[in-house]
Amino acid sequence: LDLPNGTETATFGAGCFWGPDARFGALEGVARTRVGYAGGADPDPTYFALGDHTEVVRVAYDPEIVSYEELLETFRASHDWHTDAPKRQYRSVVLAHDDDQYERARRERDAIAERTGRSPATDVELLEAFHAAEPFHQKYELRSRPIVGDELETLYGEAFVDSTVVARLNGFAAGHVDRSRYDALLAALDLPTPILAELRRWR
Ligand code: MHO
Repeated sequence: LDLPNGTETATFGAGCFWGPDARFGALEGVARTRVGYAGGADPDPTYFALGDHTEVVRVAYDPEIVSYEELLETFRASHDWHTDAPKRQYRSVVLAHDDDQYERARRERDAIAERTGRSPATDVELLEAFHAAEPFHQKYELRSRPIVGDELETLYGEAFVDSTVVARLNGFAAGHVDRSRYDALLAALDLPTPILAELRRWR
């Protein structure tokens, strides 16, 4: 799936990646989400052999609709950023894609410390490599919904993981999309009636 010119990417580690995948997927302006492993040096991490990596979500977004600072707010809302994570797998980390993101993430971390009087456990680093996680971790909240997850996966096939609609539905499965936007989203979808009926039951 091609993304329009001007699309930017951002990567965040905020605990188990299933939750942030859904939160970011629910945001207007986010075109795509993908969970993976990053922030370490191991060349070939997998879920059961993570090495020194951390669970992260990578987000493709339109900066005209949602700013990097707004993504940072969602990042904060996704996890407990003032407690050290029990394992490096779940550490709080902003992995900047360039110097500009790096500076902005550092500023946001200083600002939130100042505002709340709590010191963030968040690391801010430059992203080196992103390793996509296994398919069963992608859009996990949606996948775990009986019927709908399977049907949508079959319907979308290869496009499932990268689809914007699937990202929103994943957000909704976790309760993050408001009802008015959900109705509009469903109305715009050309899905088989039984799936639509099931999706409507979630409201
Ligand atoms: N406690 C969760 C963590 C999964 S997350 C992908 C579980 O294993 O069910 O790290």
